[in-house]
Formats: sequence, structure tokens, C-alpha cells
Amino acid sequence: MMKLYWSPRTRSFSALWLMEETGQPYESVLVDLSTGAQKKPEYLAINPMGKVPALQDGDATLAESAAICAYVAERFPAAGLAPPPGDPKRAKYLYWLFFAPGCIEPAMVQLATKLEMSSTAAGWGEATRVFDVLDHALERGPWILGDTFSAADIAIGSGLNFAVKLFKMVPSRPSFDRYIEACSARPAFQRASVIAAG
Ligand SMILES: N[C@@H](CCC(=O)N[C@@H](CS)C(=O)NCC(=O)O)C(=O)O
Repeated sequence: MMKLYWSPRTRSFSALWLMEETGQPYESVLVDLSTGAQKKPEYLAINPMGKVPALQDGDATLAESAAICAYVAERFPAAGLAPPPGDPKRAKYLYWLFFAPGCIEPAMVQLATKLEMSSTAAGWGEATRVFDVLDHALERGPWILGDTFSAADIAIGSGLNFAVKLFKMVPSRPSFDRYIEACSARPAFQRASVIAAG
């Protein structure tokens, strides 16, 4: 059975939500960040970055929320969380799955910290443009691929929920509010929220 290492009120919510979407059994292992458990040698052997989430699947171990999304979506194809190779939607699926950690995440941190940075040097360019692009892509909805829900929505939706709704790091927009509402209405999201609340 897969082992998910996570901690409440962190980015590891996406991995909880993801596992709940698969309907597969998994063992949830709480990492107590307040005691520094994430920087202890036993945990660093799982994720040398000392961050949650991380996932163990037999001999396979990985971290990074978006990588976990990609891995689990492929591991359980019947859950329908990723358009398969050959499906024209796969290109945009991969694009948005990488856009989450590559552009949304750093843009969100940049807005929250008001860090000035050259948009040419920054791989995500201008933070406001990142959210303009996302806003435009979410206009049609309900999901980032249109009618198809995928693991990319878990990567993006949990980030937006965190940055827009919970921590107000990024100004809200009607498309973001609609999207967060659609994500939060999913039974798997709700089950994950109950687990995360302890
Ligand atoms: N890039 C990582 C970020 C993970 C991350 O930043 N986790 C934070 C919680 S939100 C953490 O574990 N912090 C503990 C620490 O830095 O000591 C991902 O997307 O999974």
C-alpha cells in the first residue's frame, strides 16, 4: 500500500486530495513539522528537501506535489486523472501540471513577499501575467482542460485555494472563485479536508 507523508495546513493537501480521488487505499503518515520531524535523518532519507508531501510506493519514493500528481495519475489509470498518451488533451494536461509549480507557485510567493525581480530572469515572467493567463484559461471551465477533470486541477486548485481563499496572497477573480468552489465541491476534496482537519 502507498504511504503518504503529510502535515495539516500545508501544500500536502493536494496529495491527500489526489489519493482520495483515486479511491485506492493508502497509509497516511503524519509528519509533525512543529517538532522538526521533516529534517530528521529518517525523513530526509525519503525527501532530502525535508518538505511534505512525499510518497512511498514499494521501492519507489518521490516528493514534489506535482510529480506526485503525475505519478499517482499514471499508477491508477482507471481513476481517469490524466489524459493518456495519444489523447489530444494530454499536451495541455502536461502544460498545466508543470505550470502549477513552475509559474503559479513562484508567482504566488513573489506577490506575497513583494519581491522585485527581473521578469526576464524569472522563469515565470511577470507574476500578474501568470494569473492573467490562468484567469483566461479558467474562463470556460469548469476545469483547466474544460469538461475533463484531471490531476492538473489538483495541482492548480489546491494552490489557488491556498493562495487566494485561505491565505489571501493573491487577489481573487471571478474565475478563481468559481474554480475553487468547483474543486471544493468534489467529494474527494471534502474527504481530504476532513482528514486534514484531524
Ligand atoms: N515544492 C514542494 C514544496 C513543499 C513545501 O514547501 N512544503 C512545506 C509545507 S507547505 C514544508 O514541508 N515545510 C517544512 C519546512 O520547510 O521545514 C511541493 O510542491 O511539494
